[in-house]
Amino acid sequence: MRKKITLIGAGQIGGTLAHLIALKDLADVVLFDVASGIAKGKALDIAQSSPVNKFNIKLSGTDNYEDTKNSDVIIITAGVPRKPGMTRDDLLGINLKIIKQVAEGIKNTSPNAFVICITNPLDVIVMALQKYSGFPKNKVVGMAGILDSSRFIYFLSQELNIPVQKIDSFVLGGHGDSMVAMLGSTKVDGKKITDLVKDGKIKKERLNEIVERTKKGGAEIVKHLEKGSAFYAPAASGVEMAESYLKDLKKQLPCAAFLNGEYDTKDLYAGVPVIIGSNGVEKIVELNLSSEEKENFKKSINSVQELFNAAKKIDPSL
Ligand code: A3D
Repeated sequence: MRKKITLIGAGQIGGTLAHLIALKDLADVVLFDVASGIAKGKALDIAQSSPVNKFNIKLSGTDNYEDTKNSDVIIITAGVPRKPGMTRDDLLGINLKIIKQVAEGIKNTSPNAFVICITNPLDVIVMALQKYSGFPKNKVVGMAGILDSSRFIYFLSQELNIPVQKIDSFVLGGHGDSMVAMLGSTKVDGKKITDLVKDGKIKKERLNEIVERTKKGGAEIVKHLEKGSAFYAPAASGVEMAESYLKDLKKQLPCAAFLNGEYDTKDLYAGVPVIIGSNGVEKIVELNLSSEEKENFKKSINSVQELFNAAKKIDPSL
């Protein structure tokens, strides 16, 4: 039987997700949005490209949770995107309310779904979603690390003139300005980036600039677009997670996952490498971090915890 993916939020990322899923023939798609016209219009528009692109999935748009029932995967982008000058954290109050509504909507209709959250501020919203919905922690995961790592790899490839396929790296921690590029796990054409620095192939200062640009990668796009935030690369990253789950690919992907002691962190969602297969988050992969990486990771965790404490002040039921 064909699989079913529901996209909650049919905005910039939701629409792009639907298009990518269609092009991959991955699953039937239900686009859900409180603005039902947007969901219906985008579903119909993409469906009308099926004769050209030769895909065979069904697409529909709705504002009724009944139509999303028994979804295999749910990807959530419902919320308000950042505006210029707004931090991810400013979004907290607005998006917490939205995510509570979404949790209520999906918990009875698709209790077995694998749920991927993209709404910002990511780590706190995914944690709130898990709590509001009561879904198992291995079935609720946040998308951020794939995007942040992808941005870092792209910038490195431009700088070093090396194809992106030859670069491996992880950006972990919280999805905010404190995210941590794991230089110890970054390899360019099989060589450690730290060795390339030693060999003078890239200056330490230049590498630091690239790390900083990655941290502010979302804001750079917000500034260019003036209206809305990044959506092509975030959607591509979300689809990679959904595909690994649906096809049991057991890919190792950096995602916001619930930590229960791993990376010296307890009771908090944060970006770490995980294995995603048909059981959801099947494993949290613990990398060997340098003492500097450990320290930066801890700082990043602290800022996620602070923001979660702020969320608890807004909604003490969390
Ligand atoms: P946008 O194009 O505004 O789409 C959001 C959609 O959500 C709109 O169509 C709204 O109508 C809809 N919506 C609002 N409230 C509800 C609700 N209660 N139920 C259902 N739908 C609702 O935004 P976007 O697609 O550009 O971004 C979506 C979210 O992703 C924002 O929170 C962004 O900040 C976030 N985002 C996260 C990343 C990460 O890497 C984590 C990257 C880029 C954007």
